[in-house]
Amino acid sequence: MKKFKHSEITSEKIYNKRRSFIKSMGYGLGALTLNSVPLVNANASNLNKPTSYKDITTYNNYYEFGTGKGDPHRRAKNFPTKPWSVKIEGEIEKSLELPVEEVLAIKSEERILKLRCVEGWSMIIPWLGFSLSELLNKVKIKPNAKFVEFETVYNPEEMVGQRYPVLNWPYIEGLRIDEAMHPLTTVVTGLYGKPLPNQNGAPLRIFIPWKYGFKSAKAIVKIKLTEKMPNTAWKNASPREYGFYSNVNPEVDHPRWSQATERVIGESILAPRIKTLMFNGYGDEVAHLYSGMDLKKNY
Ligand SMILES: Nc1nc2c(c(=O)[nH]1)N[C@H]1C(S)=C(S)[C@@H](COP(=O)(O)O)O[C@H]1N2
Ligand SMILES: [Mo]
Repeated sequence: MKKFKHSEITSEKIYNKRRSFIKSMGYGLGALTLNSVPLVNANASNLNKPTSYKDITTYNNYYEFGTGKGDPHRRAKNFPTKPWSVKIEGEIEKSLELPVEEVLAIKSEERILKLRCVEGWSMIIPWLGFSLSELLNKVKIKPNAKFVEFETVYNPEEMVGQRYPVLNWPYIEGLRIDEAMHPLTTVVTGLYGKPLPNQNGAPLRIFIPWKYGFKSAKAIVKIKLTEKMPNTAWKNASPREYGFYSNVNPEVDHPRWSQATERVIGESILAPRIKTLMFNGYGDEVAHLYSGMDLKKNY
């Protein structure tokens, strides 16, 4: 019998079969948490076939390992993700430090969600993960807390990119509390049914599907509840280009890139770009979070 050279080829095939089965059952994204969110958003025709395992794990943005798309895959190979712990602190009754094993023991489910990078490309990634609200519900949040800040590990010995002032390290991101509590805001523990590869943010990263990719910070060591809006790494580096909200919005262009369309990673170079959808196609689920807000001002 012929053997596949890479196990991921096999699992990807099985994966795609299983996926169409799940889809035909009309099964939702985590029956427990999110009955109303379909596995593949029906109103988003461009939420389709998952990107290949190879593309998801070799075309990355992870400036701690360099600014080239191939750098994280090459340089993060031996990045130590053990021992690891995640602190939850700030405006809460009692801070908590969780060993990563405890977080990974929380039941993950498959969530096929689209990543839209502000640079104008997208991927559909079969993540494994659970809602961040499950973690946040482990602590008692004080009423004055308004935001949640995420902090990536600072380890310049292992992360060569942190030896250069490309960004103000450590990488900081953040959300409003209601955004953080939304069931689509995911703690990612893996992809394609496997543990999370280092280049994708092992051992844990956050994923917010309706926002540009840079909001989804990798290799998280701290979650801090704050009263003030966090000073996020990209906004800090270039406030004109990157706002705190950074919702995917085809009508608000980045100063250097139109956001109207996107290139689907894995498609032929000749394939036409597809239209970018408001909130990356997740508007039915999240638009209510921004009712009454001027999203041109709050970019
Ligand atoms: N800590 C950290 N997180 C990060 C980044 C980074 O440079 N450092 N890049 C962001 C950007 S710009 C994108 S598009 C996504 C890419 O995620 P992926 O490599 O898993 O596709 O990660 C985001 N998270
Ligand atoms: Mo990005």
